Amino acid sequence: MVQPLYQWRLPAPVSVERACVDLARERGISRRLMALLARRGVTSASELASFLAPPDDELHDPALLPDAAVALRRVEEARARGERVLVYGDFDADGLCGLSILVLTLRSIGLDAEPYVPERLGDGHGLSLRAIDRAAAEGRTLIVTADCGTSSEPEIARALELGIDVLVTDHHHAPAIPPSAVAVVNPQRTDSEYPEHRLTGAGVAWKVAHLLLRGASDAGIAGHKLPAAVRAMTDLALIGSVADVAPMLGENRAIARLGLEVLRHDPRPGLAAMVGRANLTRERLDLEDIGFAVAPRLNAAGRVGEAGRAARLLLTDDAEEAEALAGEIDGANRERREMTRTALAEVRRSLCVQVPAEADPDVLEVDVEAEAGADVDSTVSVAATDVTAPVPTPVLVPETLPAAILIRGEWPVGIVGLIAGRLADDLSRPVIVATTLDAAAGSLRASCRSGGALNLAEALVACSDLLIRHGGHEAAAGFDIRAEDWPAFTSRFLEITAARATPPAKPELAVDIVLEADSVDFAFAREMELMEPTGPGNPRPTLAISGFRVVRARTANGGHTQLVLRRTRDVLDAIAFRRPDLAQNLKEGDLVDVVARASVRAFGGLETMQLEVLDVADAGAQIRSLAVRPR
Ligand SMILES: [Mn+2]
Repeated sequence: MVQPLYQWRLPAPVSVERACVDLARERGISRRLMALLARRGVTSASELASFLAPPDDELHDPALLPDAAVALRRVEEARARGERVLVYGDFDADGLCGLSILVLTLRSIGLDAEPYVPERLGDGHGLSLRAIDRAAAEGRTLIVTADCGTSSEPEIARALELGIDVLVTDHHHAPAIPPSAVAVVNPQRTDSEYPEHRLTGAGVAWKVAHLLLRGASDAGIAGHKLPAAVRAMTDLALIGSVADVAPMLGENRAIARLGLEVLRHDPRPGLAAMVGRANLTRERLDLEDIGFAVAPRLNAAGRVGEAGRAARLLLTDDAEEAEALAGEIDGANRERREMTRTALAEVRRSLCVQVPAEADPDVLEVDVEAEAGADVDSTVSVAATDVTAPVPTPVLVPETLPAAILIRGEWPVGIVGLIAGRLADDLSRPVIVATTLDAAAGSLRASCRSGGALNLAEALVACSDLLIRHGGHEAAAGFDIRAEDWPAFTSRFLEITAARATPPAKPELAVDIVLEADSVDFAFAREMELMEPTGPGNPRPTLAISGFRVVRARTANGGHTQLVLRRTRDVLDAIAFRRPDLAQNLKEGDLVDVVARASVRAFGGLETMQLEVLDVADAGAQIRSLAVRPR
């Protein structure tokens, strides 16, 4: 008997357009590969054609963006008049990359463009009054935003009063009536006719760069061709897209493929230095490296008040300065990680929750705040393993744990979301972590994660009389509260949880396709390479495979289990990372099903397929057996 650690969530059927199936057949795409593509959202012929096309062919005319013409005209005017510009980004990785793209672009056409990187506490989310004051003081008459601004109507109006125009570039949810900015370049606008609505802030900024740099002369048909200066900035657009976990389809996939080329072969000094710091091989960089090494370093800078430094790193063309800045940001990242680790250890100890050592991977933080329309921190943290495939940490949870966890401590505001996210993932129940926001005013700021067990937005509405302000959505939310109201909030929230929360179940493991062992071969592993680049937004496929007999299961160094699995014709090598329990519980001759990812390994000139096993169950226990059982 082997106990699976997860509840396997088998793929729901996805309907695929007839024309898409025909095109797949025409292009020699197998049914199983088509099934995987459909799971990633490729269900129409046009989406499939786009998936298979070279990236340059998949770029749309930037003139199709809402307000493109106005934006172009206003920048031309600024150039003609020699106006000074302030570029306002956001402090997360997407915002920093979008900001850098716009600063580089405006400078390259001769404008005096200064970056303004907001601070989480001093400026908050969205365009800040402080930035507008600075623009006014410096005689800047145009503010260009990146990754924010759509919901900053009051600030934009204030800028106008001071004689400053605001040009918004953003990708956040847009109200029916866009703000009164000079232009609101946002493909999420309800009146947008731009063919791609999944761009991130950096992606939109990159399209605006394309619009501004191709010049008025070659618009139209030739407008699709990418100027070299724009191509060279695709690395930044890519990092923003990965950091926001944009679906890697359509134009985002094109950006990923073009951006990886730039990063691998001709990166800007700041990114080269950062990649070096992360001990990554530049020529083999992939989306996972960006998602778990590059983007978190940029996000960490924002969390510990170093976002300005990160912007300098992205903007510099001096290799020496880049080295120094990358070192400092690396330090900030270590600091953030250390703070989070200590805080988590502290909290887990107090809850008597045991987690295997080294189980806290680097996290990719996805900021969902603005989508939720809240001016509070509701960053969702996604553990490395959760993005590549949702594999929560194996944890031992005491049975006496309450149905919701509310913790108040003294931690930096920038990390409470990370603590809440990690705990909610581990414990599969609502977690709220609060810290002091303003000691003098006696206020707290809290981050909430649902752990999949409760609708947080609703629960907070039911407590809103106790909160200074709150916002967020079902899975992630945040609020500010007066310290004296915390006890009352705690008891009311626990009551709500008791009444409404679904009891935590085994963590789920999402499966992309169910296959029998004999059909998982080298050819299939090769076929799946078509899905590259994989990573955040396009995780490597997880396969549920039925019909193995265990030949050998033994402990490998580092708490892993090495497996040899037999199917009808041959045996397969497999490894289960961080699963020492499998070596103990599996014995020779056991009939099992597994969830795994397939990878191709080159060894001594020979290529073989290996399975990376995520979970094991007795045959038939989690999936209906498809295969003839091997003897
Ligand atoms: Mn963004």
